Amino acid sequence: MQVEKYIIEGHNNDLLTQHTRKFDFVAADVPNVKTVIQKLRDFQVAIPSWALGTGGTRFGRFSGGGEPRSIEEKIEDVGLLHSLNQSGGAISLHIPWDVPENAQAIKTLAAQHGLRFDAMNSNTFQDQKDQQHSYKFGSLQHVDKAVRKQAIEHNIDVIKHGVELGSDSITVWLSDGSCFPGQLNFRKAFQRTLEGLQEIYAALPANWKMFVEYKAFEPNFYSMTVGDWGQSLLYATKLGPKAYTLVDLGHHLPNANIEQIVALLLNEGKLGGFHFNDSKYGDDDLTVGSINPYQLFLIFNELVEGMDARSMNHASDLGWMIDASHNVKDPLEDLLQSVEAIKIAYAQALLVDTKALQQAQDSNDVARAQEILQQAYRTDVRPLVAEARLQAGGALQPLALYRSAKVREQLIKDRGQKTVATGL
Ligand code: LRH
Ligand code: MN
Repeated sequence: MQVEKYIIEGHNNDLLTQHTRKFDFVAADVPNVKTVIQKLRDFQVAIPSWALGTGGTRFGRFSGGGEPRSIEEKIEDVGLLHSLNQSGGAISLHIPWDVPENAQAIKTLAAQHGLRFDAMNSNTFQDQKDQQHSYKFGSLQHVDKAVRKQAIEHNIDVIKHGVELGSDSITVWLSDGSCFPGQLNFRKAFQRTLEGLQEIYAALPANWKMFVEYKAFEPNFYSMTVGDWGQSLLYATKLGPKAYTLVDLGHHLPNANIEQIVALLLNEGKLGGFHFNDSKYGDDDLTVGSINPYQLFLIFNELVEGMDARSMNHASDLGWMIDASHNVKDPLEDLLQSVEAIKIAYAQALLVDTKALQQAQDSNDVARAQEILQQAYRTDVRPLVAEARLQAGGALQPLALYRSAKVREQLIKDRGQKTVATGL
């Protein structure tokens, strides 16, 4: 299913007058508006291959129909999103949920949709039917060397798939940990996990990165062997220059100051990337910016300030990925909203008067500092984000066009009501 270019142009023509009025209004107060628009155009967010179908919980899963049945159909869906918002030019695969049988054909298909392959994801948190050893008691932390060896070989296999597809990074998230005090020797679990990661690190091609993703709890509920940013930083530092930490917004304990964690990891040069989502309680994997958009803005404020302090390229020096699960919404609509929320937070952060903020901080003018931040946060930057999309050939209002073009209805016609996508 494609939304043809003339359909997008027709949609934009209908909305152009209203858009131009709104854009001119906000742009009048943005001195470097051309730079801001270019940065927004360059900022691409990778779409997770495992979030293109309806997600569920242990209590139930309610499929919405027309879900992708293969990696090819997943690439088509990510390509469709990208044609609408020109902001999701990459797909992040999860192995073995999405094994590219014919890598060259998959690479060509993705390129036809303007897509590249972002970080590959390994999976040692489920037992595959033909698997010799179970990961019930962990993978790299496991007391049994044979289980650790199996997990290391799987990650090296995932790197091989990534090399064939032109990816240049792997995200290692370990569900390893314990559910009860006494179950695990923390020191030995850390040491075994480090040795396993070192064997995987040794298999990385020269230009590759390894992202060590931490998580406070679930599926283990007493300890996680990569449980917080400090533990992830410890691993990444001991592993070497190609290893970084990965911040999944939903993987923190309640009220964690994620923007401070981001600032410090960036300052260490050990922040590798993000799994964007939102949450109110645990790893809820909700739409980005749907629960705590101010926190997302504060995170981007630290990112822009910290990346500029290190002269980093905003678009390419960190991994920008979504990791969400859609239990009650159309997965594609949810992803369009998540990408929009990310671009809005980035645009707001680009509007922060950093010089004035520095002066307020240097003179302990707390109220002034707050006002400077909230001036940016309370600026309606949506016309700037829309203008960047328009200039890139996307739709002024992607979600509205997705609906008016009856995309989901067509997908259900093409694929059926009962199709189930691989993933969570
Ligand atoms: C773990 C996680 C990890 C993925 C999985 C789908 O909670 O965030 O990034 O492998 O979700
Ligand atoms: Mn994640």
